[in-house]
Amino acid sequence: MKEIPYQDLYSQTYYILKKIRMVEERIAFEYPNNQIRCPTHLSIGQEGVPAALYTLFNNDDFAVSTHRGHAHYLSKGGNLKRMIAEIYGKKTGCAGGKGGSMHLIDKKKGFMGTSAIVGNSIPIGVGLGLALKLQNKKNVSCVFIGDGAIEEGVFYESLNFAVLKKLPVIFICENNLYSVYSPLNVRQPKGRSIHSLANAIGAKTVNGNGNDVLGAREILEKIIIEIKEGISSTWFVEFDTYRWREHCGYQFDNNIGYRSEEEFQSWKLKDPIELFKKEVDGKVDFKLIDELILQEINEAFESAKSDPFPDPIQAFESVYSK
Ligand SMILES: Cc1ncc(C[n+]2csc(CCOP(=O)(O)OP(=O)(O)O)c2C)c(N)n1
Ligand SMILES: [Mg+2]
Repeated sequence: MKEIPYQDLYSQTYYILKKIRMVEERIAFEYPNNQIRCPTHLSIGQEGVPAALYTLFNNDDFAVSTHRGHAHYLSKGGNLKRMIAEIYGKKTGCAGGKGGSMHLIDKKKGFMGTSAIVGNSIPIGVGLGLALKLQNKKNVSCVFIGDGAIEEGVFYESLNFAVLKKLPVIFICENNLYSVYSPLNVRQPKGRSIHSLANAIGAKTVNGNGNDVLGAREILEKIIIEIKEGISSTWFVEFDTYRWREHCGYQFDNNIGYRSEEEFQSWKLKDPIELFKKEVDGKVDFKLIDELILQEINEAFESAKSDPFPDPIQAFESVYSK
C-alpha cells in the first residue's frame, strides 16, 4: 500500500491526496479523446476525506462506495493500473472491463464494490459489517455515500439494522450540497441536518470539515479506535465538501445556472490540497512525491490504452465472484 519511500503520516497523506487529484485530472484530460467511453464522476475538490482514511484503513477493513468512487478505491489501496484499465473498458480492468468507472472493486484490498444506483451499496456495506461482527473481527466497514443517498429508503432500513445489531459500520456522507443539479434546499427540509437525522435513528454522529484532511483524520481515527475497542458501534459522519467539476463528465459547468460562480470560487479557496500543504510545509518532499505519482499515472494510462478489450464470451462471466 505504501508506494513512496517515506512512511511518515504527512508524506503518506500527501501522496494519496495528490494522487487522487492527479489521476482524476488525467482522466479529465484524456476524456475528450473518446477512448474512455463510460460515464465518469470526478471527485476533484473532494479528496480530503478519502485521503484522511488512507493511513487509517487496514487491509481487513471493508469499504463500499458510489458512482463517484475513484477516490475511495484509491484510498483503500486499490490498484491504480486496474482502475484505469477498467475505465478504458479493458480486460485487465478491476471488473474485467465490463463495468467502467462506476463499478470498481479490489477484493484483495477490502474494497468491495461501487454501484451506479444511488444507495445500492449501503446494504452491502452493512452486510459486510454483519459478517465482521459474526466472525468477531476487530475491523470496520465503511459505507461512502453522498447527500443524495439520504433520500433513498434503503438508507433508513440499513442504518436502522446496523444500529439495532450494533454493527461496526461507519457511514461516511460526503455532503457536497448537490444531487446532480438539485441543491439540498429543494430536496430536504430546511433546518434539518443530515447527521441529526442519522442521530435520531440511533447512530453516533459527528459533522466535520471534509476539506480539512488532518481534522477529518482526527475524527475518523477516534471513531475507528472506539469501534475496534468495542466502545461504540455504528457511526454516521457527515463531512462538508464540494465538487469542482460537472456532476458527470470532465468539464466545469457553473455557467448552466444551477449553482453560482461565486459559490464555486468560495469553495475553491478551501482546496483540500492547498490547505494541507500549508499545514505541513517543510515536512514533506512535495516535488519528489509529485514525480513518483506522475510516473505511476503515466504507466497506468499507457498500459490501459494498449491492453486488450475483453473477449465477447466474457460478457457472460461474473467478475465479482472471482
Ligand atoms: C436510485 C437512483 N436514482 C437516481 C439516480 C440518478 N443519479 C445518479 S448520481 C445522482 C446524484 C446523487 O447525489 P449524491 O448522492 O449527493 O452524490 P454526488 O453525485 O453528489 O457525489 C443521481 C440522482 C441513480 N443513479 N440511482
Ligand atoms: Mg451530493
